[in-house]
Amino acid sequence: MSSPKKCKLPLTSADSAEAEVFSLSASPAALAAVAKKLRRHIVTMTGKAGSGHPGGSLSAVEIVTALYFKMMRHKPGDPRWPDRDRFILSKGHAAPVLYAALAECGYFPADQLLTLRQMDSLLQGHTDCNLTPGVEMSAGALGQGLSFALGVALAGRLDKKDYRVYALLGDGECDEGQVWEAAMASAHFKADNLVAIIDNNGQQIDGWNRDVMNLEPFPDKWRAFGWQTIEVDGHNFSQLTQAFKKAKQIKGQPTVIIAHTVKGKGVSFMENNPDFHGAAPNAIEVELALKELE
Ligand SMILES: Cc1ncc(C[n+]2csc(CCOP(=O)(O)OP(=O)(O)O)c2C)c(N)n1
Repeated sequence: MSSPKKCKLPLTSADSAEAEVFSLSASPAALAAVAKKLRRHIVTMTGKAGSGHPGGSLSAVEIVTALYFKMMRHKPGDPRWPDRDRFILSKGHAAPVLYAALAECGYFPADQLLTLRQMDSLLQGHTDCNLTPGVEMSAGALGQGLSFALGVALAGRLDKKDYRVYALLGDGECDEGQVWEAAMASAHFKADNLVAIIDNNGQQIDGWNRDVMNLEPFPDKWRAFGWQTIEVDGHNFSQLTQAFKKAKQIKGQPTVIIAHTVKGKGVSFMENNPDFHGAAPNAIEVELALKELE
């Protein structure tokens, strides 16, 4: 694989190639403190950019925090470390939550977050794996991430690596037929090193899923496709951690974690408000949101 274009940045923290920021012993309280920082970053960076997708970034904060700060094996100083666990953000419009986590881990300095969506920024509106250290897949066209993740999982098996692959999908994204082709193939190939997490916030670009395209009975569909299916409160670190640990024990089939979340979580006027799917908060709204996130 060729090396990323603009990866040689001074790192703010974790500046050794050996550094590992994840910690299996991280407590829910410690994770909650990280989550709050990520939320502040999401609000601030989208506000500064004047565009972006805050709603579906805020709903995924605990999922991403639990993975990067507790569950995943990774080295911010060595983004292409061959043994790293992989996180694939299939819902690429939620790039702000991934960028916030990568910055807090030390993949690049946090002040870069304020360049979101600018020309020549490391941080484009949708993810670019050739540009941003720590980003595994260029995404934005929905529906592709689970297929990509399955490929990475099967490559790991061929290479006799024990890394695990985590793919985060939106629930609205599951309207895409390719998701179900990948689901069928993952079970067929018994990809037990693959975990799909669905950010099940109930909404998509045009409003509630139940009005746009009903997904139910959603857990039954995953079971029928051959997946170990776990449902959790996607804002509860204990439940998320337990689910990720359980997934590690499952042999012979992939696991999906359906994480029930709230779009815009953590900012009262953004919660369940489809207006903030793809619109940034204005300056007054940023101020109000940051007050709520003190
Ligand atoms: C193939 C494709 N079709 C349409 C879009 C436009 N689009 C961007 S976000 C979105 C809604 C996604 O909903 P969901 O996956 O539930 O994301 P979340 O609500 O968590 O932000 C759509 C339709 C896209 N990015 N890709």
